Amino acid sequence: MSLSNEELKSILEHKIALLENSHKEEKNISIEAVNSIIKVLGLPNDFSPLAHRYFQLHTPPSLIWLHLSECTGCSESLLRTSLPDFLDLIFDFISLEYHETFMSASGHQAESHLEEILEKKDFLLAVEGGVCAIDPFFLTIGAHGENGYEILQKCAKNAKTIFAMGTCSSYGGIQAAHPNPTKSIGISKVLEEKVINIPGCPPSDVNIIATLCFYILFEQDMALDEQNRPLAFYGKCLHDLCERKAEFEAGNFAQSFNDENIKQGYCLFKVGCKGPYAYNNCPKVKFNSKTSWPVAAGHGCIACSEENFWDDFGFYEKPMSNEFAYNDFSITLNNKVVYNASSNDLNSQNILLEFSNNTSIFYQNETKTNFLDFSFEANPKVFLNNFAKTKIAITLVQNYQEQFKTYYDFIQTNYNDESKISNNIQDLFYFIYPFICGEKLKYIDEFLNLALAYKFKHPSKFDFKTTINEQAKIDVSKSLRMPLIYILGGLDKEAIAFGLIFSLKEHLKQALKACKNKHNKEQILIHSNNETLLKLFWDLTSI
Ligand code: FSX
Ligand code: SF4
Ligand code: F3S
Repeated sequence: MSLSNEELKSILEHKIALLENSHKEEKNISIEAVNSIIKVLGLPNDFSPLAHRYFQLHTPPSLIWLHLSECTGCSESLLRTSLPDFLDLIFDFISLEYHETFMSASGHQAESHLEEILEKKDFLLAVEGGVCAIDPFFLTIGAHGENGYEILQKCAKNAKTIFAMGTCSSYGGIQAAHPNPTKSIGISKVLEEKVINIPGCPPSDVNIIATLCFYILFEQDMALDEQNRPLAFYGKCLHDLCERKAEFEAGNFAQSFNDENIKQGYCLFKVGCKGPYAYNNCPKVKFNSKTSWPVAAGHGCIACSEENFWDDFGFYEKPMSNEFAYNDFSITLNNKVVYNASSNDLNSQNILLEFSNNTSIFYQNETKTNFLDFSFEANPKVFLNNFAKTKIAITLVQNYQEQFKTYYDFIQTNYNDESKISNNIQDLFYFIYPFICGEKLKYIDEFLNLALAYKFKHPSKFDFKTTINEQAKIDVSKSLRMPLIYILGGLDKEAIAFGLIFSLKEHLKQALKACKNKHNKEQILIHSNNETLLKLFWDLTSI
């Protein structure tokens, strides 16, 4: 469990008080470096003087850094730190006792030093690289012919904390790409001890150092996500932090790597940027002493900190569209007999997700009440004409009009000017279809089959907003621009349909959970007059 800032502060104050009494010699520590570490950790500014004092007084803890299956990029990244400077880091903040590459010239002396440190059982362990656990001989290291798996086990046994530095160590890495001939895997798969994952191929020096510093300062766990990644670094979608995001919103996409507009800041989505699917803080912390990061340098993000990025995101330089799929993650529909409930089944123990006419979540107390507010402008022409108000929105519509002229003209000539406010999720499919196909949707299954045909597992999300009060309100209206952005960005209609279904499910899940908890219900039922829809959303009944 992660501690509150107040608790962390009192731990630090207590540790400083003990050190102040021990009359230790003070080290010269850069306050800028400490400020930068505190900032990236997301801690308030008043931690800086405390952390600075602590680093002045503390005895740097020993760090062992192992190399398993990898390219040494993580160490290269670390070497380029400037705040703190690398030498200050390895002498004043930590004590780097063993690092296979940096110490290679020391040969057997480095190896015997490693043994000494291991015996003291008082060290942090950073591991760079994946491990070959099934056929360990694929990674045989050093004059004694030890294999990586044995070295890892030997070191992990007595480490105080274990860090998987980089994507290889966290998830297997590039060498684990299909068909993974060496059967490389992330170290947490073979260790019983807890492992903190710092993925990235490589991770930034900032994320590596800030993680180490957090554990040195507090000797506590950071707040981690379900993949044991620190939330402070991996909690936000990279795309939302990107300096090119406004251009994405305006549909200003670089068309190729020769496109001069890349220099003007155009978005790189159409040339393969996977930023919308990556969770990392690269735009904030950057690389090479904060000089740049991939997207600033003109190449899209390849989602290098995500599990299986090497196999799961298609080509690096194309958006994830079926045309470029070499994996097939298509959704398999639940083909078991599913129970199509009706209003008659509603009772005091259950709630009913109703898909026909008005999409509703009904619950029964004294009366039958609808928990869901879901309404939007369902006339594509009215939406288009009302939407183009801000500079970004005007540019988006202009881009759409220019690049998808026949689709744009189809909408302008085939819809009237009357607003149609709908509460029906199915109307969303009728709304979106002409934007991505340039014709009217004839029947619901045509849209659902597009989503089912998509061959990647990572959704291109719609940024709906769900707020929970007396009712749950799923606000889709601000997200109705997404089909225009995505189609301009080179996503195919299958990807867009899949993204829509995925996002709807995510938000319905939040609403259903809230209704179930607020009204103390046990079970979720579902009704639809369309069987495919029923099966697609069936898993919501098991929340
Ligand atoms: Fe390389 Fe590190 Fe990638 Fe892996 O970085 S940059 S292959 S994450 O283990 O050296
Ligand atoms: Fe930035 Fe890539 Fe998102 Fe475009 S798609 S805004 S380049 S992260
Ligand atoms: Fe990796 Fe993307 Fe950052 S490729 S380094 S997660 S910008």
